[in-house]
Amino acid sequence: MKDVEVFFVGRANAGKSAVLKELFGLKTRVGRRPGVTRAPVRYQLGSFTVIDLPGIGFRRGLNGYRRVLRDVIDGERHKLRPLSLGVQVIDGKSFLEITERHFKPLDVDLFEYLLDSEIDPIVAINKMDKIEEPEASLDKIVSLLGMLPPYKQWADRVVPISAKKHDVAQLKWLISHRLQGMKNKIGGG
Ligand SMILES: Nc1nc2c(ncn2[C@@H]2O[C@H](COP(=O)(O)OP(=O)(O)OP(=O)(O)O)[C@@H](O)[C@H]2O)c(=O)[nH]1
Ligand SMILES: [Mg+2]
Repeated sequence: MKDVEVFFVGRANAGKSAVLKELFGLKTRVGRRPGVTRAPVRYQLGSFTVIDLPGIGFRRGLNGYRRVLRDVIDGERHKLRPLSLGVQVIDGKSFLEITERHFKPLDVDLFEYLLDSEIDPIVAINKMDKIEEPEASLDKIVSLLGMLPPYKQWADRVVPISAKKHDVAQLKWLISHRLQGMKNKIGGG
């Protein structure tokens, strides 16, 4: 499974680097302001590589971000595409706040872009520690992403987490489950 890459995408400040730190004990750079991760950072983890990507929305809209993603997604599309797993990290709290102001969060466009690129991303709804009504909020978030609520029926794709509370076990399980599925698909065992 040497060539499997797991890349982490999402809006700036969603907590991608913090989630990677929690998941794998990596020394990623985490910061309070958006724009901390400026270029893709790769970490080799034995049988696979994880990639911490810069955030969308910091100096780059989706158009600019596509260029960043193209290297990661399309670069592999031709030779190694089935070995690429995407994890979209969403700041659940900020997603809901943007929605309350009647704007469409960039996360929705990014999610659609990933689906169009034939990436079936794992969607990690982060910062759940800041959300008061988790069940109702998660149902709202999935429906805005174009999935039918209740969110629980999307358990193979959508997972609530909190990097701050070290609550990422379910995400870790889902990633390894997907990786196992990919391994079986390529006949690796
Ligand atoms: N309350 C709360 N804060 C979090 C959580 N996860 C991350 N944060 C905070 O969110 C801020 C941004 O975290 P980063 O990991 O740097 O975010 P990022 O998505 O990598 O940001 P960019 O590199 O700029 O794209 C930091 O202040 C983190 O401590 C969480 O689960 N709950
Ligand atoms: Mg980062």
